Amino acid sequence: MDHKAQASPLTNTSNNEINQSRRNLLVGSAGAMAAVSLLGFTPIAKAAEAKTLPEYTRWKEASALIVHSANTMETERGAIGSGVVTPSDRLFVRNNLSAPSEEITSDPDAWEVNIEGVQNPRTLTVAELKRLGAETVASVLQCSGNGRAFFPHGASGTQWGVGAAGCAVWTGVPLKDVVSELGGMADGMKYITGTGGEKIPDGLEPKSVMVERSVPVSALETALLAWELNDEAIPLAHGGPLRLVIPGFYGVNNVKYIKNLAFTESQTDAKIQVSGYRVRDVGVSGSPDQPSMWEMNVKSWVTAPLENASTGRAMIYGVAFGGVKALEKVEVSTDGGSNWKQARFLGPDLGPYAWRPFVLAADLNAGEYRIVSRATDVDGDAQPEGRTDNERGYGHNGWKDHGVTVQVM
Ligand SMILES: Nc1nc2c(c(=O)[nH]1)N[C@H]1C(S)=C(S)[C@@H](COP(=O)(O)O)O[C@H]1N2
Ligand SMILES: [Mo]
Repeated sequence: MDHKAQASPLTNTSNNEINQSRRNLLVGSAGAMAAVSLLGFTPIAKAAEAKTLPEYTRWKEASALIVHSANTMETERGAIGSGVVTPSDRLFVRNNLSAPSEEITSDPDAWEVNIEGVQNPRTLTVAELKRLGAETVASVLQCSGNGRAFFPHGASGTQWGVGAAGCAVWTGVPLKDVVSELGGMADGMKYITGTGGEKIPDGLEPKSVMVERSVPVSALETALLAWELNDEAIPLAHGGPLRLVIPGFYGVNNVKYIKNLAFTESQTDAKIQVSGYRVRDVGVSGSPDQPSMWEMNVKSWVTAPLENASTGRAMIYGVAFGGVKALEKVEVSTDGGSNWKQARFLGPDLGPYAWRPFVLAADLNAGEYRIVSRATDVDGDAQPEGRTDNERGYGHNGWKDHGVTVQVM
């Protein structure tokens, strides 16, 4: 049934269309995915010393997280597992500003977002968005600085290892359906600009701290305004009640607590866009002529074993993704990259923006092994061996640094 052929859902108080128009973009059923997400995880022993998580993340699995600060925590490498979906309580958190009050998630349907840069701009509640349809997409959420800790120049920012990334299942209305409901995009618009709903601390110049990001308007094809993460209402820590999801784009473009969504002729003049998240040589300041952290690159890393293994057959696990492109293959080397063997993908393919857990069985004698993985996307682009040094330590996908050294006894 084509829901667009019906009377405008915005003027229709019936909720039936949500189910009727619910089309899963990439998989048969969100419920099935919830089930598979439980596979492939070894139970984590509760940390002996209680790690204190900040209040808004208290529901998370503390032993699975490395807490860098109240606003930055990453998944332990050994807690990433080999599941196709990262459970929400293990997913990393990264806030540039303090999160809004927990109260905003108490009545998610009442949250409002302004839509601008369309023929008929207006404010929509989440309840109204839900009547416009729903799709589900599995997409890797990854901070631009994931892997920053491997840069030798000491790039400033959170020293993320591999865990500022996870594969999440998002449900929301396709942004393009919202746009057509509002009469189409205004003429000449080149960017989608999303604004986060945080309160700007007193005394600070809003543009210098606000989370407002612009991405090329071509992302309209896949963007969602999402209200569910892994089959539940999005928790505050991950941007509930409403989040802009741009599949395959770095974390920062996935604006949490979105309160304004505008189609614009130019990129926002917020600092986070103008000079932040720009790739430049070490020692150079950020500026708009440098590449912005938009589409993610192809990447993988091993998740087990990490330190020790017994002699004999070892199952080497990891995760891999192609950013905005699907993966072709993942290879694993146990000798630091001299010899490679193709690994097997594990579990269902949740689409081009999801990650793919992989496994390779290797027979290992006693000794020390340097285990590395290298992913190649469908266009034949493979992870490079080295890193591209850059001032803020963005976009590291070099396979060498991401390897692990394992003692086999
Ligand atoms: N409103 C808002 N959106 C935001 C941020 C933020 O601080 N505020 N941080 C961004 C960054 S840098 C990242 S990496 C991701 C982190 O998402 P998560 O906390 O759900 O893991 O959110 C992005 N969206
Ligand atoms: Mo980020």
